[in-house]
Amino acid sequence: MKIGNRAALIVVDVQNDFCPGGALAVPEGDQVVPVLNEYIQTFLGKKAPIYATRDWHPADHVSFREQGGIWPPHCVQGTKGADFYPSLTLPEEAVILSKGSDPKEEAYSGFQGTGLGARLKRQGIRRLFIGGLATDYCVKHTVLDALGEGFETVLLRDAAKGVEAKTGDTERALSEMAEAGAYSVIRGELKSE
Ligand code: VGL
Ligand code: ZN
Repeated sequence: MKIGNRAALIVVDVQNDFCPGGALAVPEGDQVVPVLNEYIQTFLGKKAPIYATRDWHPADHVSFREQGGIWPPHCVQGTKGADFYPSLTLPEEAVILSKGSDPKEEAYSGFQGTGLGARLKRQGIRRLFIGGLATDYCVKHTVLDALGEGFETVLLRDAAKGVEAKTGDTERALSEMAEAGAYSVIRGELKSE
């Protein structure tokens, strides 16, 4: 598959809390980082826009167990856990999108409350390449919303890992995305030109 001229890269939630040692660690979550860094260089080389989403919760977010949610507190605004993983090399031109800031609303998708869809359409973007954490939550929801917004959507399969709260969640997420019409590639299958 070609990257094409109307493509953007979306890096989902590569934050300390989703990496080993973090509050809601994705097993081997840090392993996506060097792979994403390669994709970032490739997209930079093509002058394609790069977006990075971050989970950005208030301390009393509805998804936290104390509030009746299913997750331990994670990615609380302004904390170290909410920082991007240090070795992720986001360029200066990357646009950062914060989501999940409303205490009362869960926001797994990078499109939710961020204006991302309208922004991409204004830029003439047609095709999205999406990787990051976690395959079975925020990556999946971002991919499904991207398809719903009418973008040609490609999962960067070697740059995504699942949290696997229930065994099989990651596999199921991959099937769901494929059934909804998402493509899936690894580095060697992607051509810059
Ligand atoms: C995520 C669980 C809770 C994610 C965010 O980024 O996939 N998962 N909040
Ligand atoms: Zn969250």
